[in-house]
Amino acid sequence: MDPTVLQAGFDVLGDGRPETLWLGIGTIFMLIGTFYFLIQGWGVTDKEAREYYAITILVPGIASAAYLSMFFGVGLTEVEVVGRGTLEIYYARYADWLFTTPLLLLDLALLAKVDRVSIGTLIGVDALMIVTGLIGALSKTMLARYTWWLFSTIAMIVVLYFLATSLRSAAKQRSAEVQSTFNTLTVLTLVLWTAYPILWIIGTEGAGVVGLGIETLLFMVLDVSAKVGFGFILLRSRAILGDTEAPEPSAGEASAAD
Ligand SMILES: *C/C=C(C)/C=C/C=C(C)/C=C/C1=C(C)CCCC1(C)C
Repeated sequence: MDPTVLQAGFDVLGDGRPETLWLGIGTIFMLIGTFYFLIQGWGVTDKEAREYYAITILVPGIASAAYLSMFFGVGLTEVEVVGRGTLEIYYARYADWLFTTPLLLLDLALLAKVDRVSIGTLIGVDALMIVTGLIGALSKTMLARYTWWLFSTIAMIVVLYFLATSLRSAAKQRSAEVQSTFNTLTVLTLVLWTAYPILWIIGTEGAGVVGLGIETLLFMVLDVSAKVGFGFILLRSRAILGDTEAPEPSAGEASAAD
């Protein structure tokens, strides 16, 4: 199918890139998320809650920089692919994901209270997923691109499996509040993250069934949901407060809820 069939967007900057509409909207959503979490976390004194805020504010913060750079056409390159011609590749995404996906996993690992080795393994395999995806996106033959996609997808399955098994059973040792927030966020992560390799393989990086405009729109919706949506659910939960099963629940902890 002609990759331009499913094209959508608006050439905001007038430089021939209709996908800039979605990149601009993505930048705005990420900025709103960043400032919303920042304001919400301003007066928080609980030590554990502050840790979650710091991590969760960084995520849309990093993504707004990546989106703004892609909007202006920085972090965009052309790759000559045998049999497919010239592909436009926004590689700034991978720089964003390399930092933001480990931070999202760190939030889940803190909820589950797993040890450093588990956190290290989870983040290591996650980084492997992003780096192999980037290599695939920059590869010059379809065989190489699909091979790297498979490599990256296997790494993703390992990460998601680890979340649904090890981390989930560790989370079961914690309060009902933490368990419920952990479960909600894990389901959200399983569903949203699985959509990324699918979009990549049907999009311009893979089969080219979906054009760059639709692909950029859908990645934007996924990114905003997986970062701002995720942060919204996490930070409004009392699960981020210090252990409620501690011997003396102090009045100071309650103030961090709002
Ligand atoms: C905020 C950004 C998030 C949550 C990004 C998540 C990205 C992925 C789960 C990407 C996975 C990929 C594969 C499994 C294979 C193809 C290449 C990727 C990088 C799109």
